[in-house]
Amino acid sequence: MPRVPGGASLIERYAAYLPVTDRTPRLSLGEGNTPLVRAPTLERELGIGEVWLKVEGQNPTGSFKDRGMVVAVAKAVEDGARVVLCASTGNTAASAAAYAARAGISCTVVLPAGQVAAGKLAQALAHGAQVIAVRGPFDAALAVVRELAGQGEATLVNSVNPHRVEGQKTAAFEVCESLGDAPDALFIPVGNAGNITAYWKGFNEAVRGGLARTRPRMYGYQAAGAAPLVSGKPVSAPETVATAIRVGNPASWQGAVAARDESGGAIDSVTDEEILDAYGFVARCEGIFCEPASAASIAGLRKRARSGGLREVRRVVCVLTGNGMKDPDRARLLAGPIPEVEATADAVRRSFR
Ligand code: AN7
Repeated sequence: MPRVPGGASLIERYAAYLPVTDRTPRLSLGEGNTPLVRAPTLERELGIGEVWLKVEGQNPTGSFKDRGMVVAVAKAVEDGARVVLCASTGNTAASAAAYAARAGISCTVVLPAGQVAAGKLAQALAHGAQVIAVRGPFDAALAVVRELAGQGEATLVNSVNPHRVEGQKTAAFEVCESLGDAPDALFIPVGNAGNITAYWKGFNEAVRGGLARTRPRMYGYQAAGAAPLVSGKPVSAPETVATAIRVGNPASWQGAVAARDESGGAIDSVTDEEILDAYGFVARCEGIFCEPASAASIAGLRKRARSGGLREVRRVVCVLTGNGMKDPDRARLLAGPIPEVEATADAVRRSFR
């Protein structure tokens, strides 16, 4: 697999595998090349040989979305677009806003009112996007932007834009490069299902490109209150603390089902309690702060391992899709109040836990 090494941009590193031409701008904020970190505490807890965490929160805007967004925005610019548009539970908006700013074009984001984590909203605003909240879930926002884009008002950069999936598949390439092959199983949160679709495409191309010999079983996890792919029918009022994956009717439904079936994997749900437990665990025991939605992959790994569903599995990768700092309110809420005392050693010592 030909590849430009080092700190080069994602578009340059993987140009041979992306829909880029000589005219595609080499847009970059330093996306990709994220760490694959071993998780020894999880390995001990679950009795699995190797557990690795793909820390996608280390991307420039703090989520995996940057991989697909850099390609989608570069292609939009190549095609002469002046405005990009998306619906978002937050991370897509933050990423679109940043890459549009970088490219010198405008960005409009449509969000589900009251359901976007504070950090993500701050990013979209800071990068100068036009931010509009609609009364309804993500699915309603997506329907609105599809209609607007259909009327030619802007280039849609949700993952229904195929350039998004192309960029996102590079995460699978990196996993194969780091491990020397694909893992036995990949655990990944599922919302609108673009990412699981992209990873599966990436793993298939990695085999064709000689980067891997095998493909992983794909295990996708939805939140129990927003699990249409598990029940097999859309959810009209999705509900979960993991607001990033609060999606009732995933746009890439078929891609997720294909990834599951072709890989011999599964799509299952985890409760909010299991998500928050995994979120706290990976922060306290592995030193990695991810956002609640990302912890659905860890919660899913634990659920499957504990039910005996991973006996043949030696090496797994969990995708941690977004940075914990995206949702500071959740961490604060779970931790409770901070003791405030006189500024003396005695007073501080007395309040030690
Ligand atoms: C942290 O930002 O859909 O299954 O609008 O932010 O590809 O949708 C975010 C999704 C997982 C699910 N983890 O990925 C959006 C948006 C985090 C996310 C997902 C999202 P998909």
